[in-house]
Amino acid sequence: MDAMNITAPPPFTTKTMQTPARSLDEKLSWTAHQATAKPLQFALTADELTRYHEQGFLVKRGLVADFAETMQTQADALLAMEELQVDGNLRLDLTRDARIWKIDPFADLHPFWSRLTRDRRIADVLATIYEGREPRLLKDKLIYKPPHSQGNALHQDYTWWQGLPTSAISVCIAIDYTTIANGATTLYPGLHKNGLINAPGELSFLDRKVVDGVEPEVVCAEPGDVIFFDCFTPHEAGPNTTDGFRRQIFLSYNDSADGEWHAAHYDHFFSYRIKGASEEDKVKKFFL
Ligand SMILES: O=C(O)CCC(=O)C(=O)O
Repeated sequence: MDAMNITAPPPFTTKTMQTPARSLDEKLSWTAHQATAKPLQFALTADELTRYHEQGFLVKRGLVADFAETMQTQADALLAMEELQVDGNLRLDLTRDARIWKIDPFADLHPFWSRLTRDRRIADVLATIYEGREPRLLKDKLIYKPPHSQGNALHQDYTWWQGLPTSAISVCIAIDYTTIANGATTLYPGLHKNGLINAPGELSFLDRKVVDGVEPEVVCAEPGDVIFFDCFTPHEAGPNTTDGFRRQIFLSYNDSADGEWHAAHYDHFFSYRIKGASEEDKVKKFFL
């Protein structure tokens, strides 16, 4: 075959995707390296991208539905890992009656999860939002929300990520069916455009007044459905009032143009998790 006749796929360009830039400066100051320029296989459509920017979130139904069964089996396997369930392990968040509520981080505990964090269907959606640049994993957690356990009050993720890149986006993957009764994730559209709502440095949940008059989207998800949401999008999730689990994965990423933050985030996260503990208790905490 004549090599001259092989036409390379067109490189991803912001022009063909009609991607709105977050700011003119940012767009002009970033230069793609040719070696990483490749077409995105699973890019958002221009409509989806506009919706993401308008709402501050986007629901992609069934994006990783083919992994639903494996995610369920692997989540069960993590819960059964005895070596994790040691008093003082900073990965674990427990309910008041000492059941695992969340494992944070979790993706390094099995190659299946590590691989999921690099799935092109997820990465390409993020790269569309990042104008062709790759995402970098910033945080990874698996919320089990076991039967009759608490939810999350209204907040913006960035409240607890101040100092990290504002390009951060969370990717919520449903492992189980989520319903109002088991505490489905609920997001408030449009408010991400206000940036950080609390005063800088204030680490608290949001006053409900900020969502007055805003119609929430309660995402009742099926296993494998995925929600992408901005780090400034106010969201919450009710308690699980049912007898079953409501398991969801939350993978957070930043624009690779902003660098690598996973280790820095966890150094900070673990330090504030032990902040109030006595010296005696601090020495019992570890990361396994
Ligand atoms: O579990 C949910 O649906 C929401 C979790 C959440 O808001 C968080 O972990 O920041």
